[in-house]
Order: sequence, then structure tokens, then C-alpha cells
Amino acid sequence: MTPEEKFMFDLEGYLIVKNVLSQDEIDRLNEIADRVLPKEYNDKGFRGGSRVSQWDPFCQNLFDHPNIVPYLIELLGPKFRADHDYAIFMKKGAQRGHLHGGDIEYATQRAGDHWYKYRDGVMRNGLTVFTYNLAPAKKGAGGFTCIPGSHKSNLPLNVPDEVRSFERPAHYVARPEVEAGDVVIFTEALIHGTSRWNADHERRSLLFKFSPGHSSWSQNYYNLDEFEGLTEQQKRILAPPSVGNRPDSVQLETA
Ligand SMILES: O=C(O)CCC(=O)C(=O)O
Repeated sequence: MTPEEKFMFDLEGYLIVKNVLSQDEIDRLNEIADRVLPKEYNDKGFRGGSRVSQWDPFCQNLFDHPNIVPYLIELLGPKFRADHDYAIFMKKGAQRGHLHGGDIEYATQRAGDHWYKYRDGVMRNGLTVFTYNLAPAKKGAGGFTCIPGSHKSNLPLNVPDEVRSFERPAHYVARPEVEAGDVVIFTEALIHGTSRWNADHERRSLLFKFSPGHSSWSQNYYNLDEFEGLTEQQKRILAPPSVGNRPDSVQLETA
């Protein structure tokens, strides 16, 4: 991460990394989605579901795409692990969700998984999302929505319900724009959610969520036997949470 990227993530709790995926990778992932995903939307205009990583062996590369690995190490530490993954595809008019998240642990002293800390020049996060975008979200399209800076708010529970539900617009709510191939990184300590999708094309987002090596948000760990051809690095990244003798997720491979 560049010094400016670190400044922006610390300031806002999210970051857009441009052009993580090449056009070939975007095309291939869209072809896979078209092949494996049911065409029907639910009654809220969504389709997608969990375990994008098992759609096709190619999708396993999204656990450790070389363009995101430096961000994983910087934000979650060298022993980061994959927690869970799923897709959000939305048709025009689809609406769901409300603003949620926030560093509730900090605000209420209740133990939680959504946290952000900065100490001695090091940033660390609990559950953190890397959203691969296979379609653009231009101004006014909707989709990913957040309250920049709210990962450090002392009063996250004070955001009124009508703002959380998008009934009342608030100047502090942002809907970041992305191009296909961009990755949105955000800490779950950020107050965030999903706004109505207004674009004519489908929203196509693949959410890969990561935790520090010692923790898990999901009750279900990845079963390595369900994957074909995982690299040694991917096996370390998919390992269940642990502390003692846990190796760094990214290391020089031994021959
Ligand atoms: O990208 C989005 O629509 C937000 C997803 C979300 O709310 C979450 O990851 O908890």
C-alpha cells in the first residue's frame, strides 16, 4: 500500500483499488457467473449466493490475487485468512439491506468482530471485505454504500433508523463509484450497506471476506477437500483460525 492509500483507508475505512482485474479476468469471471448462477432473481431483485470460490477453480485465484495480497497483509496482518465469500447480483430496482456494521466493540465494550485499530504505524482490522466488481457502478447507480470515517466513530449507534434504511438522505452517506475490475476494500467496522440498484445493467459484485489468522466471523470454515488444485499458499489462507505456530499466509514457497 502506498502512504496515500494508508492515509485514505485510515481516514475513511474503505479504499478503491483500481484495475485489480484485467479485462480477460473480468470476462472469464462473467462467463463463469453466466454458466453457474441461476438466472432467476429473488423477490427483492437479487441473485448470487455463497461460495463464489467453488463456482470454478479459476475463482480460487480471488483468495490471493497478486494485486490484493499487499492490502491483505497490511490491513489484516501476515497471518490473514479467508473467512467466507459470496456474490451480490442486483437487477434495476433491487432493494435490500440497511446501513449496518460499525465498531460496536469500541462503542459499547461488547466483544465483536468488526473492529479497526491503529497503533505504532500499524493498521489492523477484524472482518474485512474485498469486493471484486465485474460491472461498473457509476454516479447514481447505488449498490455499495457507506459512512466514510464511521469505523472510528464513538457513536455508531446514533445513526438514525431512517438514515440506516435510506428513507432520509444524509450528506455523510456515500456511494462510491467503481469501474469493472476495481476492488472495494472496506472494514466491517465501517457503517455500510447496500442501496437500491438504479443502473440498467446488472450489479455484479463478488465479496471475499478475510479475518486475522486468529479469528473467524463465519461458523463454517472452508473444507479444503471441496477444492481442486489449491496452491500451498491458498491452503494456508483457507486454514481455520488458530494462533500457535500459525505460518504466515504468504511466504517463499519451498521447492
Ligand atoms: O456491497 C454491498 O452491497 C454491501 C455488502 C454488505 O453489506 C456487507 O458486506 O456486509
